[in-house]
Amino acid sequence: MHLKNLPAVLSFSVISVLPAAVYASDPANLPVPPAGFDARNPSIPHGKLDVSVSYPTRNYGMRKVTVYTPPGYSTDQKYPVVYLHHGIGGNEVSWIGQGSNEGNADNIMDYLYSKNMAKPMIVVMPSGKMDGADDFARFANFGDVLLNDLIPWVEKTYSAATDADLRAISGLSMGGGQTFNFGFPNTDVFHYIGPYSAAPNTQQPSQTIRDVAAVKDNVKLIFISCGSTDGLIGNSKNYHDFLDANNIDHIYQIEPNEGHTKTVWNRSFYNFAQRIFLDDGATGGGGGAAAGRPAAGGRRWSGRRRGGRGLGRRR
Ligand code: FER
Repeated sequence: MHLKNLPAVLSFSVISVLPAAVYASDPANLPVPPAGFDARNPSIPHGKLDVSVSYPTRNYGMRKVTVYTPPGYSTDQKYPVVYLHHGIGGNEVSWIGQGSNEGNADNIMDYLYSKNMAKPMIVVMPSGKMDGADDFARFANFGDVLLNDLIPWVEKTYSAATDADLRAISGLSMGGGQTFNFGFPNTDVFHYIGPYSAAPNTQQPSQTIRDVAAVKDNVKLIFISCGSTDGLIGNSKNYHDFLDANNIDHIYQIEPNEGHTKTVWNRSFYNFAQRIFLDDGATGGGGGAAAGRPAAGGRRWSGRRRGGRGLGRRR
């Protein structure tokens, strides 16, 4: 923009009213969630946790997964599913505040439902580390298990929708790397992709995004987050830059003054979970007009977006 050609007063007013979204490299600056959003609250309904249940794999024997079903879960309807991955020292209970204790997905979903802020969904938290020569291989080897063992088992065992519009992939650190690595090459399987604090197992965007048009056409939300002081932020920034360069809508949420922490992961899941599965009318219940809105008083995200499709039904 050639501001020198504008009268000073006009250029000032133009700049001051432009939404932040026009600046491609701005982080989204989503507000901090309300106090208690990730804590167990005895006075609200709770979803049900099936903790550390086993499912069969073709190559790794029986493996463990924790599954959260929402309050009011009923086999009369099919639910969207988010596959939520742990970090390097984690397992299938890390996202429910046990073991390596990396997040509180169950409490966050309970909170969101208590505020009518999320679609009813199933949260699947697998142990995402298989056998392998090193951690990169162990986490990489889960990709085939996810696609060919876990997803079919979930869809057989729970009242789960089977449409990619109703499947999301997310995770933290090594699980954030998995989210990039398994999500982008499989946009026919996952239409929502949410990596947090992605680790060095993250493949290059040029490796995972072979078909920019397919990503634009298929993926309804890309939500990348990281703490501003996290030494691994380059993995996230690298994708943010690639997505910008290719005009692919996404939210880039940097948590100020946060490192590689559970604070980032809980805030990220809170922000991601309320923005997925919004533009499908088939799941019934919950959601409604309030679905997906940021917390009361917070402003809507200002992440990069184009008009038209791309980020759920909010415009
Ligand atoms: C590394 C730094 C961080 C690395 C993995 C991580 C394998 C993963 C961290 C986590 O999952 O929390 O160099 O290499």
